[in-house]
Amino acid sequence: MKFIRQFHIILILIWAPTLVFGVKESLFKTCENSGFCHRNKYFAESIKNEGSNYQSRYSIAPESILIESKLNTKIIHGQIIKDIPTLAEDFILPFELSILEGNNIRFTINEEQRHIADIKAINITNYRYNQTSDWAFVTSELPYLAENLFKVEIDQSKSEVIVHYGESNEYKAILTFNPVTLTVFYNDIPQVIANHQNFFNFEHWRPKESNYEHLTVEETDYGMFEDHFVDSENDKIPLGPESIALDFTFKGFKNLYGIPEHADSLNLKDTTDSDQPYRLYNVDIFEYETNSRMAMYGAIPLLLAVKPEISLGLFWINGADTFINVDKTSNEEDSSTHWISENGVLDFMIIIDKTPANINYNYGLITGFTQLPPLFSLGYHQCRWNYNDEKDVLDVNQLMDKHQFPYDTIWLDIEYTDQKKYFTWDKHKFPSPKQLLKSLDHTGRNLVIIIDPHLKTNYFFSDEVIKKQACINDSKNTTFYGHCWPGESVWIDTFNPTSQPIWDSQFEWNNEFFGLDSSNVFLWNDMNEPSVFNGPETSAPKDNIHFGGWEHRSVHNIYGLTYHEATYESLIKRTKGNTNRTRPFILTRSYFAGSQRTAAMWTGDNMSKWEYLKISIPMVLTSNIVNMPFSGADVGGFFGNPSKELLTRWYQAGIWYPFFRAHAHIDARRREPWIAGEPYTSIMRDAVLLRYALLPTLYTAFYESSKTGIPIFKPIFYEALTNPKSYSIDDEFFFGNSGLLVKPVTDEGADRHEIYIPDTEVYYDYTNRSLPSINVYKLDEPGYIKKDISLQDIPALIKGGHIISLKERYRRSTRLMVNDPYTLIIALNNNGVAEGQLYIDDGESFEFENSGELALVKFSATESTINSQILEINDTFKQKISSIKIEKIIILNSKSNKSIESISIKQGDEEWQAKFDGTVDKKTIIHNAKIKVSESWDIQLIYEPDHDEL
Ligand code: NBV
Repeated sequence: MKFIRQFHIILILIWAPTLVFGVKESLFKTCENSGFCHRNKYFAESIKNEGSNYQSRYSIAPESILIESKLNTKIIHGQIIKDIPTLAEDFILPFELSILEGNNIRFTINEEQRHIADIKAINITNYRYNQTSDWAFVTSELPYLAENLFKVEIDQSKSEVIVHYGESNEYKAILTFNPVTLTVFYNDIPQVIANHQNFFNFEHWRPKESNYEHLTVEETDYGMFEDHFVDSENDKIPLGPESIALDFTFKGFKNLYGIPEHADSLNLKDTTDSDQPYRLYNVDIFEYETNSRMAMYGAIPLLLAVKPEISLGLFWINGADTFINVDKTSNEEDSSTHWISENGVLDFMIIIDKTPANINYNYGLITGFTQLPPLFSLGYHQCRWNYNDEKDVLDVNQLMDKHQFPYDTIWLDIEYTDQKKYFTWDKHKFPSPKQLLKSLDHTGRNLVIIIDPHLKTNYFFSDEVIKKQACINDSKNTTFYGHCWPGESVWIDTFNPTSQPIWDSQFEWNNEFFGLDSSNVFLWNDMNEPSVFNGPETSAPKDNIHFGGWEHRSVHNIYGLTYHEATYESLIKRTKGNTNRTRPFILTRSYFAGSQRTAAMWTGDNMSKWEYLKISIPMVLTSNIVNMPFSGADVGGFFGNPSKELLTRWYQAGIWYPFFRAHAHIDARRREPWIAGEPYTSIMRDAVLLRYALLPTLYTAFYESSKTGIPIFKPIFYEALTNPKSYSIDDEFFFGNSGLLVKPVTDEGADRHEIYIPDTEVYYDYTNRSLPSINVYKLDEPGYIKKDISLQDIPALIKGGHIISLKERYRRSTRLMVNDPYTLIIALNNNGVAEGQLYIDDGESFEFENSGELALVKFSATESTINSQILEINDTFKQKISSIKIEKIIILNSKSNKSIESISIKQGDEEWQAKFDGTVDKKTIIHNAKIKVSESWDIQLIYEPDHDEL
């Protein structure tokens, strides 16, 4: 009954969006009414009340410690004993301490196998879910740190284990036995202490009947065997209480980041006085609110703590419902967090290094780096729910050209299908998809189509999935039926290996649906939290059962990843048969740690309001700092109708999102960028043209991120670690390593704009590509610069010391830009030097990986020389790009008062004099330079003598 009520509410909300504002909070659990969170909060309160008298019930049995030599490494095993005074028997929690590559220390605590007599009857496995890392980590073979890089000592008194590790033993971890704590040191200074506050809690299995004997005075039994939340009362919680919790104190850290997805600030907020801890539980949150810690579509349980000289990452390797309390106020120096998960093993990794960028790298060694996306996917994406039919799609395609908007991809939302049966086309509206794709291909355009995981019942595909038992099951272990867009639906269980070949079959070249004979079709995976309209919290019941007998509660946050990974696998297989094998592109709404390897994400259903434009910046920044850089927000806002000004400002901000897509709800008025009319259309066009001009820089940023994990939408503090103010700046960002510093305008009617410059380097104004005439900024100390702005302004600066690559010709799409010449902007810094990198490959295939078909070019400049060094290229690729030139070079030199007299260029055996514009306002432009990008070159700049020298 409750489900039906909820379903009605949702339908009303969907079909009458103008009547409703804001999220329906009562649909979602809070910590208070979530059994496991409530209990751990209570537990923590009891311990706090006991103060220093509290004697933990957990301790490590010294005799259990065993050091195993394995695969050229060492693993420390032992047992934590949980002592319950009312019971004769202790509970044993085996643990493992290991060091992984990147000096990442991992601690895992499990529970001895549970002997549950009637486990067969409830169809679920009798041990805790311990496979989260199999999904999150990049390989199944764990990259352990080599044995010679660490040393383990057991203290004489047998009260602690000490591990020294790292190249020069700069790391040390001390595991104390009673109380159980783990402290990790860097250069002998403690950085983090796990269980400093004694909130460690591991709810062991017990029969319901004897629960009272198992309870200690610090505990409450709230929701141990029944769910009190109105929409999940049916959850039988067959395994009873299973939660795990632990606190971490970060020594000397006040700035904490990460743990998306939340519509909130970049720097995490203190949650001690609020009833809203950060929650990680992937849900389809309708009309989410800004400045909120409520759960959203995706979850990455990675937290970063940053201070000037040291950064720290805490990766909580768990995919169950999780709440995180952040405490920044109760201690002057330190901050702490309390992590509470509903079930699974307790598994975490601590990463410590000098900078946040190093944390991204070390974490990336374990979970993988972002895929290098096909170049087209960095272009502009034109989407709405829905483009109605083939004619509509082709009209939009043509109008984009008419209005001279470059774009790469048009999207089809759920209405392209026959009654929302995925893997079918609505034959009336889309009678010839093959032809449609060809027409798009003609101008270098692509199509993205949506495929969701809910499958309408009673059609060929769901029939097959049901027949092959590849669906998510209900608590009785029979096919789970629920409601979603198509009405009654089943959900593919992508934890089940049987699902993959079934999924693959729909993507084959000769398949009726997908056999489009075309490589310009890509995928959008939506609703994969999974969204279940009549399910508790709009998702699947937690006692549903997945392959392997795992309850949904154990794997909830991982499901979205398994789903988009299955799609990726299918696309890879599909393209293998084709010689023009293209890199897949998939957009996913739900994600987990590791999703960066195969998908891009967006921030879901935002609204056409200024506050959503504003919040999109910290949201995309957060996604970037947890190694999920390929991210963006719906430009224009999903729900509602943006004013022309808001839409324009959103385009101007959106061009900087690593993923740049305009999207709108089905009830929203059409808002393709030419509809607003002048001056808006021209201003939006200028913005999109700037995105396209900067694609070489963006693609290079993706290349760098795919190797190192460095954010593409990069917080200011990454480049200003010694500046305390930079830690809270979340309305501006650096664009990769390019030195471009951008602060989009996110206020209505703004005519004045302040940009924070975090250091004393020289910055050149790049607003609207207007290279400096007068605006060169060099502050004596970090601070704000103020500018008058008009609607057409896209405020941006270039930090001195960088060399940026562009392609400036207008083309209809990225594919048509391939052979275009480059422009370089050289922005010399306070010391008169600059550097930059350019990455090039074919932008679509895997040849960069398979046969090294790529070019990596390094540019360096001083006041009198510029040179390019080819760091990597092979002969085939050199040949392929031999006709591509560097055409224009813009030199910005804030220091020199001298004019340039002559410029000579040398490449190979040839040497020639460059044509250039005389230096005006510290800027010199070389035209028609005719330099091949594929080979090294040198430039000499000869200055006119100073007047004083004459
Ligand atoms: O498929 C329809 C929409 C889609 O346009 C949107 O981007 C997704 O976030 N989808 C959600 C389902 C319904 C939203 C009310």
